[in-house]
Amino acid sequence: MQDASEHLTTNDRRDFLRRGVSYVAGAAAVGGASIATASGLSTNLPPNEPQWGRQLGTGVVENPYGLPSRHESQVVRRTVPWLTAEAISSISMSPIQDLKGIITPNGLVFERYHAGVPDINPDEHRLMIHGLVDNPLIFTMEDLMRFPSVSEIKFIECPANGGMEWRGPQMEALQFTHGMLSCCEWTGVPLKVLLDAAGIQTEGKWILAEGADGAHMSRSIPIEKILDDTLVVYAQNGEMLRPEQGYPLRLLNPGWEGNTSIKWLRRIEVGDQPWHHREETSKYTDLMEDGRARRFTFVQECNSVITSPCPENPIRRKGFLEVEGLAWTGRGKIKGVDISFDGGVSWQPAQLKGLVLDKALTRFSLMTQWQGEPWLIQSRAYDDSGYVQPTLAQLREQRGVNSIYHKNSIHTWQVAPTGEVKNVQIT
Ligand SMILES: Nc1nc2c(c(=O)[nH]1)N[C@H]1C(S)=C(S)[C@@H](COP(=O)(O)O)O[C@H]1N2
Ligand SMILES: [Mo]
Repeated sequence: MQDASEHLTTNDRRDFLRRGVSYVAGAAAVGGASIATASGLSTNLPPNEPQWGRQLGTGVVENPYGLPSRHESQVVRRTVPWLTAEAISSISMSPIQDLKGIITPNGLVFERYHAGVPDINPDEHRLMIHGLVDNPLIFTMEDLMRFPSVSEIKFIECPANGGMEWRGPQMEALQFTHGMLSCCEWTGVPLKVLLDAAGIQTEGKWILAEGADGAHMSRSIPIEKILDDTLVVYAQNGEMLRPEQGYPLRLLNPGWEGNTSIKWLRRIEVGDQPWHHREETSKYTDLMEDGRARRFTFVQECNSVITSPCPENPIRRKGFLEVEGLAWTGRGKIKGVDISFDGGVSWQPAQLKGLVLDKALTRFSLMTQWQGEPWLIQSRAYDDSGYVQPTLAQLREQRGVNSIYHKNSIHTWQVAPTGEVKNVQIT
């Protein structure tokens, strides 16, 4: 016990020792600390041998496809019921407050459907490439999987992420303020390889990508993006795509609005201009104060948020504290993140942890001390293109409050002396 408490602060050490005493003295002697009380009551705590160590467990393939421990059942996707009329044209958010590292497990990737999830038989699925190409082609899944594959870790974010908060703070949870965001290792084929096989004609400047779901959702995408890094993917995090994510095939436009990553991909048409007659080009626009609208705002600009503390992760103990969060940018790599504890008056640099990859979630961390001070805690990310995450005031000055999409401003959490965390805005 002496060794384990070596690096703890005085407060923590006192707690630690008190808990130690409770093992011997039982619940009655302890009072305050809830962990200590629980330990006095449970026969599963030291010095007792817990019950699971006194019997045999379950054997192999009890769960042929494994699931998380039943004690983690609160870590799930959630939706905001009033957002949309029906679940088949709605959105669910990833529990980013509970996730570790940068990869989103497949069962927790956020979902966005315009007409629900189709149940597609991969043997009957086809991808057609046509339009301004020399050889129109139809691929089976088997055809596509014969191409040399690439695997890349990329985030996907719906541009409506945070969109409920343009006019004021509204959601009392990180899952709802920032959870339209996930990051997976995707495996597939660069679209330019498939287009080369079809032979793009020189007038070919845009593509239309279309899904096989009931919505047949489609988007127009400029050819420069496709030549740069667009993928046609069939796998995520080591297994075939989940139905929710577009099984058996989806487009992936790294760093761009999630809606351009067409799921259940069935058709690519090459043309010389965007498909203005299709409703999607008018839908994904940003309404400005003067009544005009921005369109083709494809890039998900640099953004970040503190994931701990946050409303779901209040500060539970005084003493040392790791402030952690996620940063991402559709332009390239995260270069750095600064943290403010006083609502943006002063800043200190955080550390980037683990992998720092192009258009992937990037985790940051700052070790500090909390002794019950009220905080207005913020993170401000910047990327290798030189873009710095704006304040909410700067964003509103430029864009007004009528937008839904592309709200990437610096986010503020208010930490109370109790350690509770609230969603607030500084304007
Ligand atoms: N065919 C099709 N593709 C689609 C959609 C859809 O409804 N149908 N939703 C889009 C939107 S708006 C987003 S944000 C992303 C979400 O991807 P995900 O559900 O894998 O998180 O898928 C996009 N691709
Ligand atoms: Mo979206």
